[in-house]
Parts: sequence; C-alpha cells; structure tokens
Amino acid sequence: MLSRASTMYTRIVIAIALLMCGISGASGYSVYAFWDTCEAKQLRVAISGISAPVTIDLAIVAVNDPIPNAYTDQMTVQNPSGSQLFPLSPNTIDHVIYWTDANSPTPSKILRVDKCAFIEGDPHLLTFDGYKFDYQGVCAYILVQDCVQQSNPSFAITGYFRSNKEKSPYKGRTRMVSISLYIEGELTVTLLEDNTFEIRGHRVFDTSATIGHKIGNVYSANGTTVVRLRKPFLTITWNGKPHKNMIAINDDSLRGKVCGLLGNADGIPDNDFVKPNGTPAHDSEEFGKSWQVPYSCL
Ligand SMILES: [Ca+2]
Repeated sequence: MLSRASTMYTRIVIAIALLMCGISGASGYSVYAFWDTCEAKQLRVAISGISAPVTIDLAIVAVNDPIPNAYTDQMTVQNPSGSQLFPLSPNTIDHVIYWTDANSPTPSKILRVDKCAFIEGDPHLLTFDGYKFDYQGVCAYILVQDCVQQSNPSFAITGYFRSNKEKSPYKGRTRMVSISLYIEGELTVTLLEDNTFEIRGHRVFDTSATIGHKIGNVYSANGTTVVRLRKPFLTITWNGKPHKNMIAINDDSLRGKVCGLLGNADGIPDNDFVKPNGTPAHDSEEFGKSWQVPYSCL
C-alpha cells in the first residue's frame, strides 16, 4: 500500500508522474468508479471481470480546487470483483481518477466525478447543484431528463412517490417507492422497493444484468441496486427500503442541459426551481407538480 505523500507538492508530483508513465498492454477487466454517497466525499472504485487478484495504482486529482489536491494510492482486488473507498477533496466535487497496472501502465481515465443529486425519506431532495427542498408528492415525477430535446428526451429518470400508508396511498407522508429509466422513450430499467429490478418490463432474478450493448448494466447487492449507464454517463444508486436514491452525472456535456426535480446541473443552485416551460416556480409545491408525469396519479 502506498502511503500518501507528506506534502501537497509531493502529492501532485507523484500524481503527475503516475499519469505520465507508460508501458503498452491491456488489462482485460473493467475498472469503474462512482460516488458512495453525495455527502460523504468518498469515491468507490470497483474492479470486475478478473480471474485472479489484481492490483492497480490510482491517481486521484481534484479539479477546480482552491487548494491543489492530488494523491496516489493502490488497491488490490480478489477475483471475481471487489471495490474500495477513497476520500475526495472536501473543497470541490470535481475530480479525475486515473488508473494503471503492470499490463496497462498508460493512465486510463475512469471518470470525472461530477454532479450528484440525492433523494431520501419523505422525500427530501438535494439537486445536482446543492439546492435542498422537500416535496410530498403522490404521483410519478421527472427527476432528471435530457433537456436539449425536452419533448423527446434521449433519456429520462422518473420516481414514483407514494404515501407510507398502504391503504391510503394519497394521504400521510410520502416517499419514493420506485425509479424508472427511459432511453429514447422506451422504459428500460425499473428499480423496485424490494431492491429487485426489471429490464424492459421483465423481472430479473439475477443480481446483475446487462441492459444492452454499449448502454450499461445493473447489479444489486446488500440492499443496494446500482445502474451504470455509458451514454449518458451516469449512475443511479437505489436503496429501496430506506427509500434512498442518488444520481451522479459523470458527463460534462450534460452540464446545464438537464432538467427535472433535480435541477439543471449547471453549478448554480438558485436557478434549479424552474418549471418545464422555463419559468421559475414560487415554491416546492408548484415546482413538484410541474414535473409530474401525466396520468401517473392512478
Ligand atoms: Ca442550477
């Protein structure tokens, strides 16, 4: 295990040195990273598809950090897969993570850790830009969607809000009970309250599944279900029973080009309360209703 460099300067030099080194080769397995939680400032790096233990070197570099922050570390994973948590800079949410190994020493960029939104409880919401509000809806709502083609979005993620009283679904405090992902208008993945999931309307009984070639995959373990999409490059993390959901956008091209209850991800919290017609909402009730999915209040 490499220890962290003792000074910030040394950390940066080591990180840059790691990024610059290079021997050709291919690992044959997958390395990916995602937020562990929005607030914890921790990144989970995972390796899958290996047939023997592997060790990779990581360079974790904070971007747009008032205090330059970068460090290297190392992780070893036993087969067939595993993950490890790494701390991030407390000063910025933007990071770039590179990895190398003996066979692939040319640094590979995992992702730029970007925007993270959060929904939990009854329900409390945190937009991608950090605006907090509560909304007691009882229908399905657009959480985030492609807003460049708002009438025909390339992707949309919706959440179903329902009362915690089963016999009175429209009374009492509510929480989010399922999430649906639409790709090009097609219902592609549904995450359910019991942490099972469906792909294109069909229940999946395995703990992991491929959504489709070059689209992404889903896996579920220990009460957490994760959807990793390649395009758009985002991650949905769902804990059904505590009704917790996190969506991380790891694609710079989506900055300011999404909309829904979780805002526009342009870095400005104050402009997140905007309705589909582009006008600002006065309160969370007006805002929430404006993003209601038509005919979802059965
Ligand atoms: Ca914003």
